[in-house]
Amino acid sequence: MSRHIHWYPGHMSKAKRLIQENIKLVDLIIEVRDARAPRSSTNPEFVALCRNKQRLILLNKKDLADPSMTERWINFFKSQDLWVEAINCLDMNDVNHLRKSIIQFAEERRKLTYQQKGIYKTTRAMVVGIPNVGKSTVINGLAKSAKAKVGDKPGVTRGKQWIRVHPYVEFLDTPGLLWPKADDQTAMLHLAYIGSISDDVIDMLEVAVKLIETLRGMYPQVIQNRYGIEDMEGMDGYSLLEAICLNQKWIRSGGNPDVDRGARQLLGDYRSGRLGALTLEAP
Ligand SMILES: Nc1nc2c(ncn2[C@@H]2O[C@H](COP(=O)(O)OP(=O)(O)OP(=O)(O)O)[C@@H](O)[C@H]2O)c(=O)[nH]1
Ligand SMILES: [Mg+2]
Repeated sequence: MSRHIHWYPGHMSKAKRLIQENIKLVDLIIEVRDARAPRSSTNPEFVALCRNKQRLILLNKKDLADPSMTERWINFFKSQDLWVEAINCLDMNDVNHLRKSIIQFAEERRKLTYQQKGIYKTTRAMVVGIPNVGKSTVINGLAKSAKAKVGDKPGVTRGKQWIRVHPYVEFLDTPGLLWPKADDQTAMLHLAYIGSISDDVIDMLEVAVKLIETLRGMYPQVIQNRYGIEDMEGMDGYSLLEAICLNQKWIRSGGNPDVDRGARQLLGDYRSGRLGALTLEAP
């Protein structure tokens, strides 16, 4: 991405402080990632922040990801002895399943602390993750009501909020945290595709052109099916975007393709799953 991007705005340093200050209070860290980009949608700092704590990796938005790839990612994490679950947190069946495994964890801990110290303890879980992966939505699903603020753009959660999801399980929602150094361009692009980097700081046209190229490489039929492009031979990402615009009648006065509108539409189509359930990364 050519334009300068402020990867670490003030509210992110605040997010980091919030996580650091509360880490000692929690027994479980739930790291939410986007199932479409399980490698890019993490923050290497989480692992350092989470040391000595039980961690659950939650691959969220699995409805938007390629099921066979999600399966591969689950096996990959399990092979490293990590606790991992994949969910669509808008689906109550998935959320109830997750609820059960967290409550089971809390109950085992409760028994253990009673045996060891003669007291019953509430399990506190902190939900961390990069922006827009669905942290607040997961908590709301578990709490069975809308208690944490949600939005379809990054940076919605700002302050601190404990939410009780069970008589002895409490959750802390945290604001999305991106990493300070953005030296991995592929990862940055994947984060832009999935909407974890604010559209205000990306060049949408450039990102959409890259997305077309990525999709053409991984899922060529998608561009053909959705936008009716028959022959993509020899076309680069930008000419494909122009062809898509012409096919879809996204045209400026004068008859030229409206590539800015095309870029917005394409990114919106990918993010919402209208292009299909497409994973960007293999383990
Ligand atoms: N399709 C789908 N959409 C989801 C899922 N989970 C969350 N979303 C949507 O993703 C968007 C972001 O959700 P939030 O819960 O606000 O994400 P967040 O991680 O709390 O974001 P910040 O607080 O900004 O860091 C919302 O539009 C949700 O409806 C899911 O499992 N599937
Ligand atoms: Mg949030």
